[in-house]
Amino acid sequence: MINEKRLMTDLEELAEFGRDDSGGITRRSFSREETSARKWFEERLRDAGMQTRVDAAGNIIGRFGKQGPAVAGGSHIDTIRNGGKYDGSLGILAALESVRCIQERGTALANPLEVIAFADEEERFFGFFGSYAMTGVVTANEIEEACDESGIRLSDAMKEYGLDYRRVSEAKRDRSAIKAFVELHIEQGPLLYNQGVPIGVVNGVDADYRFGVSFRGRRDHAGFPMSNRRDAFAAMCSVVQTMDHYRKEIGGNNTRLTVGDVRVVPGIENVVPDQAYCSMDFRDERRLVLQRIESALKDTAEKVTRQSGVTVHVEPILRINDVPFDKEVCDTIREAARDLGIAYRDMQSGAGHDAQVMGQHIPAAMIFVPNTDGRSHCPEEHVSKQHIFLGASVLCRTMERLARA
Ligand code: HGY
Ligand code: MN
Ligand code: MN
Repeated sequence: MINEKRLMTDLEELAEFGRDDSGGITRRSFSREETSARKWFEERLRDAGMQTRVDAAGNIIGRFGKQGPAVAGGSHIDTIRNGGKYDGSLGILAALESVRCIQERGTALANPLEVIAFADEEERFFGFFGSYAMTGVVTANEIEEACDESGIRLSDAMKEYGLDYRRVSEAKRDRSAIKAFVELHIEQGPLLYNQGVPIGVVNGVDADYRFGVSFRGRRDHAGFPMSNRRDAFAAMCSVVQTMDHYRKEIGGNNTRLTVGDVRVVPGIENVVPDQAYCSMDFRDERRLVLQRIESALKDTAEKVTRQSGVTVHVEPILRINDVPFDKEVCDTIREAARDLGIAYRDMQSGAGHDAQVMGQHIPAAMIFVPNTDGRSHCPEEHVSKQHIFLGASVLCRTMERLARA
């Protein structure tokens, strides 16, 4: 049985690393706060009788058992700025608790168990950095180019943490090294919460295409005539509005657009801005929709450049395709829930996850639990104790079923 008290204590302790003034968690990848959390987590893995190592990308891997393809559980240890205390944390701590629990039950295992805490899932530098590196698709050149918003280089942050970015390819693991990867996560949407269903069996994750759009116009006095301005912010509004139109036209209501990062220069009330920047994050189950939206964005940028005298530049930030999860691993999750008499429903994930990256190479799937009002990526993020317990129990049973002799 999952030890609820032990798991809750772990969640509370981990939430102390990076707790910020507004009650949220700011534990960004390779920061001082995250480094302390990593040390704490490695100790918890060792306390649970696991051998630990940190791979060349900074992923923490705890292992219990003999040779052979591992049954792995986990998620990420970093958070966004001012995030919640369950996104990522629940997945790594429930996987740790599952390993303790399976040991205590004395289940005979055919496969070793692993707990993986992935590095930089939340895109301080890269987005899904640890899982991309583990699947062998990150190059040293890409790391050289990766910076956070204040210009700090990923290569330097890795160095400070004791990693040499040039060795990143050593983080790659063969398909045969992992039998299955299962990630427990909060839903980050309202479906399970509104329907009162405790477990989501995630059949796949939506595609996510992100762009940085930069605008360069001309700085003028606020008294300057409207007709002759080259206003970077006005051009940005026009692009955002046009893209919201294309979002509906190409994808429909289910396609989502988030403009989450907006900057205007010089940012003075009586100056026409000459520079602007916005991010655009598009999500849909169908990558084809996002590919068509990307073309529409490029065409729109060209058109606005021609018509407004403001130069619009589109830079892709992330292109991660929709991933269907492994049928057998999903079946095992359903069997685990049935074993325990816990209600579940199948669903799709609108949020991105390391399992989505891992799932392109190895059998993977996810278990969701409801979070209050579906709120996430904010300090209000909350999960009931009961749902934490049910989610961890299903994860434990799933890992046990996949690994047992
Ligand atoms: O943005 C995402 O979907 C994830 O939380 N990184
Ligand atoms: Mn997140
Ligand atoms: Mn997450």
